[in-house]
Amino acid sequence: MFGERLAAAAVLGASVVIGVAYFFWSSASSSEKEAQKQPGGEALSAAVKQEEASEKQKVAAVVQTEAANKDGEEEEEEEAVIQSEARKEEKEEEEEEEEEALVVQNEALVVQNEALVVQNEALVVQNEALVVQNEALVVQNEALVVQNEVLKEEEESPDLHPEAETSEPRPVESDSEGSQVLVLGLDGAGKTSLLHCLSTGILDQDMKPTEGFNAVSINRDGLHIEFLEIGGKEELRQYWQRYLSKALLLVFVVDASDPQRFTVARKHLEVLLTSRPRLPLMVLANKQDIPSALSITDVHDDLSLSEVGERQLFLIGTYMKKGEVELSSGVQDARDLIIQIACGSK
Ligand SMILES: Nc1nc2c(ncn2[C@@H]2O[C@H](COP(=O)(O)OP(=O)(O)OP(=O)(O)O)[C@@H](O)[C@H]2O)c(=O)[nH]1
Ligand SMILES: [Mg+2]
Repeated sequence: MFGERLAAAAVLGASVVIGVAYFFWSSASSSEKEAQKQPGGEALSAAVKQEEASEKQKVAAVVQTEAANKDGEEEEEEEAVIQSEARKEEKEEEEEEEEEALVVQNEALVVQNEALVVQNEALVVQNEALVVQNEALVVQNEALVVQNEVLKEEEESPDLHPEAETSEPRPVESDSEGSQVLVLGLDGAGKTSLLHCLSTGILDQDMKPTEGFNAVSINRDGLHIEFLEIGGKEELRQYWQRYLSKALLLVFVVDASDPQRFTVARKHLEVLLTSRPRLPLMVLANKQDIPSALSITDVHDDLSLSEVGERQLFLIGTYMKKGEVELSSGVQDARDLIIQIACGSK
């Protein structure tokens, strides 16, 4: 009984020792020695040892836990740093890739822009070509309109002869019934300019080539005179003869400053005169304002005007200049003569 009490006391003592050992477990060995010194010390010593071992284990567990915690924190920190760096690298890579993509996109846009500029230039050229083509079509259309009018007139007029289109026209039987002043001559001779001067008294603009007809009426001193110009371009000359039958006078205009074309002009004139043997003829040696222009004597010779047969012939040197307020004396003479001839025919 005493032994048990002693053992209980020993246990109690040991508990105290263990409590101390919790904080100062390193001094356990001395407690052990002390326990061994007491009676029943071996059992006490075993219990103490067991308790100490248990405490050691606990402490070791605590230490281990703390170490584990510490290791875990460090690992987490390291992991966080690694992850942060990885994210940073990833972000940098992404930014670089984005930058490269933008550069590529930009270059593509530059190329696309250049292509559009080229395309635009091509469209401008194409457009210009279409404008030119359109103008050509307009001219072609006008020529067709003229041709159409000629054909219509031919159908309506019984005195027009289809044979007149051949190179050897048949002379017209009568030449006394005309009412028009027919104005002919090679292109650029000055026919339209003359008619403009006669109708307005002034040449205030450059004339465009006549693509077909140019009909002008002049009323003067109660007299109504109709002028008809037919364009002098090569393709229009075939129509000249068709209007001879209606003419009371043929005004044939030549560019006196361009004698190289006299041969052609003379051939056409000869054909015309053959068709109307007594039709009055007025030849205007135009562009006398140009220093190199031939005189009327030279024009007379070059056009073989001595061979025009028995008809009234007038040869006048003329010129028309843009902006001059008065008609040149030659044009005035021509105008007065035309009025006289027109009066005489009434
Ligand atoms: N220097 C000068 N130029 C003239 C004269 N008469 C006409 N011209 C010019 O010559 C060019 C042709 O004149 P137009 O009157 O159109 O000639 P056209 O005979 O009617 O020609 P087509 O209609 O093509 O048959 C125009 O530029 C006129 O300004 C002139 O007396 N002197
Ligand atoms: Mg003309």
